[in-house]
Amino acid sequence: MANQQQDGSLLEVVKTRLKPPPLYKVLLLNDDYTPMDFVVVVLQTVFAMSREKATQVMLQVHREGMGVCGTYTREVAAAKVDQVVDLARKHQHPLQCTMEET
Ligand code: TYC
Repeated sequence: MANQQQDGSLLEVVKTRLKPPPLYKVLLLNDDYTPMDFVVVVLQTVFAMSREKATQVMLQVHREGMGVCGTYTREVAAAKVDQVVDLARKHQHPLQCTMEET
């Protein structure tokens, strides 16, 4: 497609279709040692969940072994995983968190 400009020149209009970026689920894994209260605080702090929502997600992970904390672009998901891993290490809990493309 070409666009006539006011000065008579033609401007080529190139339509570039950008694919939406891939999204990643941040997954929290259960273990037998990390205190429930700590997991709730992590979910509130890192994923901006209310205390009620964080408690629901924590209990789901506790009962089913794994749960989704949220879905983000790759960089944001990776930063959240790092925050969870850092907090867990700082408090010497074995809490594990990972990400997976949706
Ligand atoms: N299973 C842990 C306990 O009984 C609690 C827990 C929940 C740990 C969720 C990790 O991702 C987790 N203390």
